[in-house]
Amino acid sequence: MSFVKYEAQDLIGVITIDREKALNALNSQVLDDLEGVIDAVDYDAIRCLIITGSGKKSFVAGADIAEMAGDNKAEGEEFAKKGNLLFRKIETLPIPVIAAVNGFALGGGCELSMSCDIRLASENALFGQPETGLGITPGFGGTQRLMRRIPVGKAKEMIYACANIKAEEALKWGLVNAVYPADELMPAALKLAGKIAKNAPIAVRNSKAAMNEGIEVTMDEAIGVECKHFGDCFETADQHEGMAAFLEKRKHEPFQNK
Ligand code: DAK
Repeated sequence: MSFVKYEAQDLIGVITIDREKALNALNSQVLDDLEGVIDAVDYDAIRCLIITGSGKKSFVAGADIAEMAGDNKAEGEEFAKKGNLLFRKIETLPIPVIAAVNGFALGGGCELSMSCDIRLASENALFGQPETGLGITPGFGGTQRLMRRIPVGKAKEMIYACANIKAEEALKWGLVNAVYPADELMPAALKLAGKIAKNAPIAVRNSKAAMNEGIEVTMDEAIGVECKHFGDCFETADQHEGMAAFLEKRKHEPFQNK
């Protein structure tokens, strides 16, 4: 039995963490199942992924506390490495990933959402890094990504004080792009994914790579990063078609990912 479901809807892949009884908490098996699903996606055919949680209450309520409670130092490091490598893989996938945050996004859940490109939230979403209250630091990238997503002082407040924030506050700080009533979250995520899927896939992929790579380096280096990804697009059929259609005042043919 897998704790992660996958469904392809045309050009969009929907991944659901499905361990509702434990509020979709991430134990080793969930991480393995998630990695299996991520590895099996056909990245030539699928143009955007959505990650969400099963049920109405929780996206992911964190790493599994029961499983890690008895870990020693080496096991703790091993678990952190497993999650970190997977979340980095998600962050650097060749297609955009939208987190549809449908409830609790605590600890590893907040961290999973932050490894996605875009976060949309339901009104009942709650974001936080409660780890210091459990005697640990965030271990799946929270100490690093939170302060890259929101102001450093707010990130430090959330981590030091275990100060969870509701969806509306997450919107105010820019942690999420939009907040929806629960029933409207997945339709909104699918609509946004559909808009992304219509655009030239190589241009979207190169834009993602340029932004992800550029944000970590100096502006001088970042400009070089952009130039390379920009230039690469000129070898694609989609660039030829996209620009020809504009110049000929017609609608472009569907992009071919070539
Ligand atoms: N782990 C395991 N089980 C969990 C869980 C979690 N994170 N969250 C919830 N559950 C389970 C509960 O134990 C309960 O199970 P049963 O008792 O029914 O068997 C079931 O889900 C329903 O939860 P509640 O009964 O508690 O539901 P409530 O609505 O009353 O409360 C809650 C919902 C989300 C407020 C509450 O469950 C809660 O506080 N959960 C823990 C949230 C949390 O602290 N999350 C952060 C986990 S720590 C690292 C690697 C990774 C990490 C850190 C370091 N290294 C190795 C260095 C990451 C750490 C975390 O994510």
